[in-house]
Amino acid sequence: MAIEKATGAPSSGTGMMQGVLVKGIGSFYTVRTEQGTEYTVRCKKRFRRERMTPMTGDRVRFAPGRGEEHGWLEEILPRVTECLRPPVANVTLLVIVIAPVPEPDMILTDRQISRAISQGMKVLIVVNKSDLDPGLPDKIRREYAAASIPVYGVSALRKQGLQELRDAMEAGGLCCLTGQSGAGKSTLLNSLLDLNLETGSISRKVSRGKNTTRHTELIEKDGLKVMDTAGFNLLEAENALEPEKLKERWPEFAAYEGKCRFRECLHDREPGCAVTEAAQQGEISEERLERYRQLLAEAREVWRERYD
Ligand SMILES: Nc1nc2c(ncn2[C@@H]2O[C@H](COP(=O)(O)OP(=O)(O)O)[C@@H](O)[C@H]2O)c(=O)[nH]1
Ligand SMILES: [Mg+2]
Ligand SMILES: [Zn+2]
Repeated sequence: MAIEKATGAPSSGTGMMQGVLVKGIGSFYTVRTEQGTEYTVRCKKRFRRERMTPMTGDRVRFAPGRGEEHGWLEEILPRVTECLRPPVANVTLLVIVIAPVPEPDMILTDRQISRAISQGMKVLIVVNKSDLDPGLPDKIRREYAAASIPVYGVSALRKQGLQELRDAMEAGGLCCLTGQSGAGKSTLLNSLLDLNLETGSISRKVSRGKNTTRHTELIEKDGLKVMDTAGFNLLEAENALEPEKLKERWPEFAAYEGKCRFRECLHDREPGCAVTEAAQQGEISEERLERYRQLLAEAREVWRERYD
């Protein structure tokens, strides 16, 4: 703390405030206090190097600047959850948006679910654009029923099915919207919160020749706390995941743990596997099990490369 004083920033105690980081652009961050007042703060390079990079959603302590001057970020409080892709902190409910178009990448969806569960987040799936394929929500619901992951069929464009989703999001705390580009995340937020975020078809026109870099922003409105994130279509493999631990992230396997012939069964293709049996009986989804096996094969590959 003595060093902090020498560099001109206030130390602990007097003048220090607390808030949530709602946006970061370059080295400038916007912090919002509980009263709803926003402050612009910066973060010293040394801070980033020695401690950690601030993320949207972080609860922080900061020294506000005087008048128009920016203040300084002083401390990041311990994170409840942490997600690197998208980089957000303290999310308690991950809202995964899929749609009939672009064609859903369910491996990507299960990767995200797996990571969210490992962080202790709750998860729900929104099947948007149900106006284009009214049968899709039920199909997805069947796949995720045994895992107890709720599925909401909505049409953001026609404002259908939104009330139930809104209730779940309000109960879920700090929500993060994620999913493939074009699935309708921004349209959904516009409909839920009566906002005017740029959506796919419009931004293409508006953004020609402009900087289209998107930043994650935490929006608080009408009782909802939501982060809209830039969409992405790829999520690389985790490199610190023990293959044996992956099965703990498939909630529907829990009921069958300890019932396989082999105690160490990974529910891959071992004989006498109770999970394989459950899928054949239709108690759990074969598609989900198949995707688990693909991700297990990938995790083994990454683990081998790392430790051989
Ligand atoms: N038919 C239909 N189109 C939608 C719906 N929601 C969004 N879209 C369209 O899908 C495109 C991508 O939406 P956008 O919100 O930008 O997706 P994002 O990349 O996930 O934020 C836009 O052209 C939207 O108008 C919906 O419920 N039904
Ligand atoms: Mg968007
Ligand atoms: Zn098994």
